Amino acid sequence: MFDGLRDKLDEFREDADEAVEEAEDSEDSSEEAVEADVQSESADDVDAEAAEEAAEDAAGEPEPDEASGSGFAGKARSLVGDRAFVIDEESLDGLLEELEIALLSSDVEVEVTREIKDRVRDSLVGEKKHWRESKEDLVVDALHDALVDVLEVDGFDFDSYVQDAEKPVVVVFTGVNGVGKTTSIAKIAERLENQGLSSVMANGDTYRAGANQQIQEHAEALDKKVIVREQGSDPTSVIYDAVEHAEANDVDVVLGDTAGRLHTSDDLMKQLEKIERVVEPDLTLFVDEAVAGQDAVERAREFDSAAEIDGVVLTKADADAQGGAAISISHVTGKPIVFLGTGQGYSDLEEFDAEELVDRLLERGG
Ligand SMILES: Nc1nc2c(ncn2[C@@H]2O[C@H](COP(=O)(O)OP(=O)(O)OP(=O)(O)O)[C@@H](O)[C@H]2O)c(=O)[nH]1
Ligand SMILES: [Mg+2]
Repeated sequence: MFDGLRDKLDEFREDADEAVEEAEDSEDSSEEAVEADVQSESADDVDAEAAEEAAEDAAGEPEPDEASGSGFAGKARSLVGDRAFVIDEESLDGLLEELEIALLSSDVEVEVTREIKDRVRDSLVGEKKHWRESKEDLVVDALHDALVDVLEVDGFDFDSYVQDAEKPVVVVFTGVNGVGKTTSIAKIAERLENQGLSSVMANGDTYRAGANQQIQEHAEALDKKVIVREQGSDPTSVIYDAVEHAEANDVDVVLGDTAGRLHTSDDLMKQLEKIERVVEPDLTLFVDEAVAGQDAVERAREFDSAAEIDGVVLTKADADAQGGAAISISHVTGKPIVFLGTGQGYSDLEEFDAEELVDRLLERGG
């Protein structure tokens, strides 16, 4: 999963490690003054800004870059424990450019790439203290925090939401053709079962021939009830029937499938709006495939405007080397990734965890 992106980030990290030097090695006497000053203070009240001023005083003249008003003192300084590290501005710019290329070529959205770059830069540029074990941690942590920051949006935890909500919980799945909506519904039915929750599937895909049979096969394999109607029926009423079935039979969750549609198809998008209006689902999950990259991000935006989405299921992550959609989609849409689909089996569904994904991306040694 996301191997290409992981390799690129690994290269970036190695180059970054090389570019970070311990301040002692620097010929700039002011750097030594910073270090001396830092060492003389206790860990709690070291103030990097004051340290820098002291460094200027010690050097007897202002830093050239500060005089030019760039606000960037020529070197990015970071403190690791009681040692100071620097990256010169040119190296840092080169590194950030390398990071930018790594992200963009992995199909990370432009705005999200900029955000990650800015955060890494802010984190590595001097006025900050990093109480880290090693200089390697300095770069990894900067990148780690930047990635987690863009991946985490305010959201909800699916499992606890469903456990705590009034029953039946109605979940509707939307998205373009063939991305894995029906398969994800089957996987989620299995997951709910494992958590002691019953579910009924509803085939709101009354559009595609063969859709009934497909979902019925899943239902049979999982021993689940499924509500279907003949092709061409109103999908809203199929899902509505399933809600009534759930209410009458104390079923915990209704999983409403919908036909795949292009966001450019007005009629079908109106149909989705109708489902939202009439059924009023508790959750609408947008499903798309990780391999679609920036297209998935764009489609999430479009679907959200027709039938507001609460979260994203990103399928086929197992087949995606780039990771661009996974990195970008939450930051762009403001909606959390709820699950990652990681294969064709019923158990190939992972609850999404930003920290875990980033740790995986930054795993050492590929
Ligand atoms: N490798 C992999 N394949 C998946 C995953 N999820 C779904 N698929 C496969 O993707 C194909 C399409 O899945 P469906 O569930 O039929 O997709 P859909 O969105 O319901 O398609 P339509 O109903 O035609 O819009 C199937 O062959 C699935 O087995 C996944 O996480 N990983
Ligand atoms: Mg389907």
